[in-house]
Amino acid sequence: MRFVGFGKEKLMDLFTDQQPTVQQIVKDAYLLKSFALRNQTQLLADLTQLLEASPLRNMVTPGGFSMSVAMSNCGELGWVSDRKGYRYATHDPLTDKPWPAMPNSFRTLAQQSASAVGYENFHPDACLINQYKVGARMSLHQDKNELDFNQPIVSVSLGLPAIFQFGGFERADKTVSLLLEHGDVVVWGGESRLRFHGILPVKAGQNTALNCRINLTFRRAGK
Ligand code: MD3
Ligand code: FE
Repeated sequence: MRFVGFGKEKLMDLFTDQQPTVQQIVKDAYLLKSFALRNQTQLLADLTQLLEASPLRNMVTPGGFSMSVAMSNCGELGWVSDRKGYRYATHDPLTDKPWPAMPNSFRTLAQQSASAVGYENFHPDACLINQYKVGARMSLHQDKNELDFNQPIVSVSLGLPAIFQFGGFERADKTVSLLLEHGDVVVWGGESRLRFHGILPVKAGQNTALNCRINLTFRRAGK
């Protein structure tokens, strides 16, 4: 066990002795357990730095509701939502500046995760950063704002655990639950790419000084 700082928060104890494993969840979807633990210090340092340039904020849905998940982005393209709709944008609407560059630690983890399960040419141009404070959730949806659904999605979970739900290809299809813990990576490719999915309300937890859940979602959004 070693101690890792997160920004100006208090030190936290994180277990770094778990060994990474790969398991298939459904066809074309893989859980890479503990895959992000090895570089967590660098990931969290890079995350802290880029959030200073483009802070987390609660975006508004086209319907006018404030999302319970706070978001930011890095990379060439960032996912945004406002009264006009959901889309990818080159600039942060909060600062009118380009999104911060994708840190090498982020890009390398995403590419190594994708290639570990057979997606060799993943070049993400977008990384959405989702922050779930206790109680935040993401209701069942599909990711359809990207141009090429043949590209996989890589998701990295940090901090508090959460129950991820994935369903079928129609909203009413039954869902299966999966616990995502600190350091877990999921790769969604092939036919799993268009499955409905969501996150149940995050519960308060002990044993971490990151008193929230952070999810990094890597995508190829543009051409
Ligand atoms: C399964 N985020 O930002 S990441 C999202 O944990 C989103 O913050 C969740 O869904 C989160 O859109 C889940 C894992 C994920 C991402 C995309 C998927 C799972 C997926 C696309 C298809 C199927
Ligand atoms: Fe999604």
